[in-house]
Amino acid sequence: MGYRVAVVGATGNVGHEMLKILAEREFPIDEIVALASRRSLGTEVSFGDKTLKCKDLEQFDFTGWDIALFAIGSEATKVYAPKAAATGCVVIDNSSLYRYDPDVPLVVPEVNAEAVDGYTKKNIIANPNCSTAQMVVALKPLHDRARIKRVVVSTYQSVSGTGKEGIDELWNQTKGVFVPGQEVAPSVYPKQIAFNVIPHIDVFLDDGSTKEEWKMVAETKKIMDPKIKVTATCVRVPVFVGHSEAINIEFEDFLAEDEARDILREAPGILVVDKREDGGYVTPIESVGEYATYISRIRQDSTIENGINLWCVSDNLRKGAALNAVQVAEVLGQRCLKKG
Ligand code: 11C
Repeated sequence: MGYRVAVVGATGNVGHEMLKILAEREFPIDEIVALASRRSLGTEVSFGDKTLKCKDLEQFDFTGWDIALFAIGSEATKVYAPKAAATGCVVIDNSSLYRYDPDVPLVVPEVNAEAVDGYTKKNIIANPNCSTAQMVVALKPLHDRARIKRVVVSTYQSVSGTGKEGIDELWNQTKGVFVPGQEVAPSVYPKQIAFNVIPHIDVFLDDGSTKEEWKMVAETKKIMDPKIKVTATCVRVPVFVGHSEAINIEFEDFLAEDEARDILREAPGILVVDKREDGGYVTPIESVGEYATYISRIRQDSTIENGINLWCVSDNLRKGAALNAVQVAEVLGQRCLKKG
């Protein structure tokens, strides 16, 4: 016996990936429904070898449905997630709306799967920001061994993090650079993204950091350990899919680079590709469509007593969003709902 599962926001990039991953991983499903806004009513989306016609989220009654994977903006989530949760359906939400709510678990299964049990307070579980998800997968096994004191991270985030508008702007601006008369002025991003990098993701905060940077700090603390200090610089780069991160980690105890590499090789969700030669590392394009968080360039930071540097790459639409949500649903099924 399986679950009745709703995918909310089924026509978006993350919604598509959710449907694909549910099918790929053979999540135990008795019935599935694709939901979207009224303007997408009837739009067809793929689920394995089947085609689903999107239903209207506004009219949908979640009564009797077990799990709803939400991949819509915070504003719409605010309206529909509590509605779904009130019927007894467990919402796994990819927006940032509930992440910092103490009554809502924020879960990355490789790191804090057991936190799923706390879903009962609101019937909602939050999925972290994409840049946090891949980072904590990398940090957790190292923290377990040598206790992390401080993390300095710089991100190189793809335009799919912004959604379809970001992908279109990079595509059209890139073409426009080569075709006279078809230049495209920045509209989604504050500056040109084609052939450029922009050190600004999400809104600015009073202390000069951005909300994206703040999310990495707050979410790492909630998921892993409130004592870990994180400082982040988040940068948008002209890459379609795949976020990359240069991570510097300071530990309480000494950790040799070889041991760090061995620990990461054994850790769930991670693939280490770390040869000290041309191409002996992973780039974002190679992470597209994959489940793994890839770790490369593992090396001692000799400027501090107990430091390691590494390079971390993952598909932001998968581990950073849809895959994590499906993994959370799997854990929920195994630990709590026990149907499948
Ligand atoms: C980006 N990380 O790359 C963002 C997208 O809080 O879920 C996801 C934003 C979020 O732009």
